[in-house]
Amino acid sequence: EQHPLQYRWGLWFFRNDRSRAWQDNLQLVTKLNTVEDFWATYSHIKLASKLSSGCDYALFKDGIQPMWEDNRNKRGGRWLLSLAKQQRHIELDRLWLETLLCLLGESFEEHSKEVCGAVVNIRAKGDKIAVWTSEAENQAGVMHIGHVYKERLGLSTKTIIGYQAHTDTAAKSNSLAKNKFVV
Ligand code: M7G
Repeated sequence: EQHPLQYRWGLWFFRNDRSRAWQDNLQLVTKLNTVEDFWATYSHIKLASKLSSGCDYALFKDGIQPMWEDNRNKRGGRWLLSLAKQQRHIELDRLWLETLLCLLGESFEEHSKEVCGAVVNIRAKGDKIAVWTSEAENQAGVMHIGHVYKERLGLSTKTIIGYQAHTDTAAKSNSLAKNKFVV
């Protein structure tokens, strides 16, 4: 017997092919309806740490594309965890799996509805994991999600993670966008 997830999710894969537009490099891999779908898919695909630099995985609620332009993302932002290079081998896969389980398990209580998805970016300069939410101005929801997320990842209180609005990220192609909130 299968165990339905509260939401249906889409798993996406991004491969950086510079000859194509950014969004043409994004592919929907599969949709997940049940806990069993999730584990079958997770055990079948490469671990994030085994992907090439420039690749991403994204898990988004069904109907939301993993891009700033989607209606459910355009007023939103992300809790961003920027990893040091050496964390790929030690911690990346654990942190990404924990992120996925936070989303699938409705870990943010009533604020789970504000969660759009999560992304892992595999990058030579340092990998990144982020949780995307729908409304950067909703301080109460964003802060609740940030506190729960930081706790679930087991980050020390010394580690500070920041939340940035997508409009700020999109405007700054190289330097870091400013944090609207931190936990
Ligand atoms: P990234 O892959 O998020 O991080 O953004 P990186 O800089 O560590 O590689 C790299 C570039 O991809 C951005 O500067 C944009 O050109 C493009 N890009 C990334 N995202 C998430 C989007 C998006 O949601 N929409 C569009 N149009 N471009 C994006």
